[in-house]
Amino acid sequence: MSIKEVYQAVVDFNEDDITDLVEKELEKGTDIQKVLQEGLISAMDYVGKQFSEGELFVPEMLMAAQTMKKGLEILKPKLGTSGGSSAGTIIIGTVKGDLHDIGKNLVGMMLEGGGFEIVDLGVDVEPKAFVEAAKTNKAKIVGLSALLTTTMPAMEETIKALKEAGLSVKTMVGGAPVTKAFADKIGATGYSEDAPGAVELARKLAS
Ligand code: B1M
Repeated sequence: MSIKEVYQAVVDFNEDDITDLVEKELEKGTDIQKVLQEGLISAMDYVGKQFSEGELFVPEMLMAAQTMKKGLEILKPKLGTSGGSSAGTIIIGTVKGDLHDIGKNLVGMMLEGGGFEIVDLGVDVEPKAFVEAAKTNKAKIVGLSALLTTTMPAMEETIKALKEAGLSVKTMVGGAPVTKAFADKIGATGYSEDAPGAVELARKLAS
């Protein structure tokens, strides 16, 4: 039994065994970040590369993604063990037109683990839904995720809508095609390349 089996279960879309494998890895005392990074995330990176090279197709990618999500569900309660009072509320969602949610979910889980209250609006979220949720929940931060170059403009639209609504909320953006330069260009308060970085950033923005 090793972390390699967790990795392989995602690559093989082995939804039946992933829960067991992740649980066993944690029982063995393997560090949760190691299970996350070396088991689940690296496997998804590999699947992504296979897809880019034409070795895998969308349905297979989806099955791998579902397997990864099942594994993440086991890690979720353990990522959220910081306790204490909330560091503030963060609205999080994948922007309009975009259905990718694995990275966003991961960021949400890590932020929860970092002590924030998370309101997750899901995927394909309209700018006005972010505005409403930020108002209703008196959010400190709105976090936007995008995985497609074609949905990056929806980030700018959302930030514009938040500003037009007169909200003083901070914004953070991320996702594979998003860069610091793009974040600056669209007026986001912050950018993070990955989930651990998102926690650090949120702490800075919330303080
Ligand atoms: Co899609 N897809 N996909 N896909 N998919 C990509 C993104 C792609 C790069 C694959 C490729 O061509 N190599 C490509 C985008 C090309 C581009 O625009 N540049 C692509 C495409 C083209 C598409 C479709 C158009 C395919 C089609 O139908 N022809 C379609 C679009 C559907 C839509 O959204 N409207 C599509 C569909 C799908 C599936 C549904 C099959 C599935 C998504 C399942 C799901 O999410 N529930 C899927 C998947 C799984 C992928 C890949 C393989 C993996 C994405 C992923 O989950 N990565 C992806 C290729 C790749 O990235 N290697 C690909 C793992 C995840 C942990 O990483 O999301 O990057 P990531 O998140 C990271 C960071 O980016 C960051 O932290 C996370 C953790 O460290 N981060 C943030 C993310 N959000 C953040 C927010 C923050 C801060 C950091 O602050 C708020």
